[in-house]
Amino acid sequence: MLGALVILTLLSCSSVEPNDAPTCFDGIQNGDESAIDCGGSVCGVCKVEATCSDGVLNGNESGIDCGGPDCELCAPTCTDGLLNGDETDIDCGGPDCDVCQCENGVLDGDEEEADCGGSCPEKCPTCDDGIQNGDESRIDCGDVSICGRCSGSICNTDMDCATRCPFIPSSRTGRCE
Ligand SMILES: [Ca+2]
Ligand SMILES: [Ca+2]
Ligand SMILES: [Ca+2]
Ligand SMILES: [Ca+2]
Repeated sequence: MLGALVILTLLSCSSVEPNDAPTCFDGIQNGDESAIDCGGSVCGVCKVEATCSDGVLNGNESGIDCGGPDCELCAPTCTDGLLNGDETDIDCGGPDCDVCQCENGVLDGDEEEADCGGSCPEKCPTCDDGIQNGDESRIDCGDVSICGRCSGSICNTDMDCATRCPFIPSSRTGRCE
């Protein structure tokens, strides 16, 4: 029993370090610390001061080493949630980013028709919007299958016209009003 105690005491003595041994709070870079009182095998990981040139997104940066109040503005990207660079809308358009939803010729997102309506800047053409748009050849007429023919066009039924098709009594046809 006494022998064991002696061995224990010897062991604990041998692990006690001299007074000037490196510690993690002596204010000196010693031992295997990579900086003062941090790093190495014993002390905690060193805290790195965020800088605009450390190659890491840290501090108040919005991108790696850019953005925020301290660093230079970030270069525009197609994923930064901002309308910048040559983009025609947020993160799309221009030579670098994908085609914007409202310009891709496809009915997608909340569009009412391809590339119009919903959240697109363009309203979809209608036959009563007072604007020549869509396939209309004049204001609100002329795209025969949708709005009907414009006034003066030959017609057979009211359905042919944007307005109506008054028959000429001597003829089987009329002209749209
Ligand atoms: Ca940084
Ligand atoms: Ca962008
Ligand atoms: Ca679209
Ligand atoms: Ca129209």
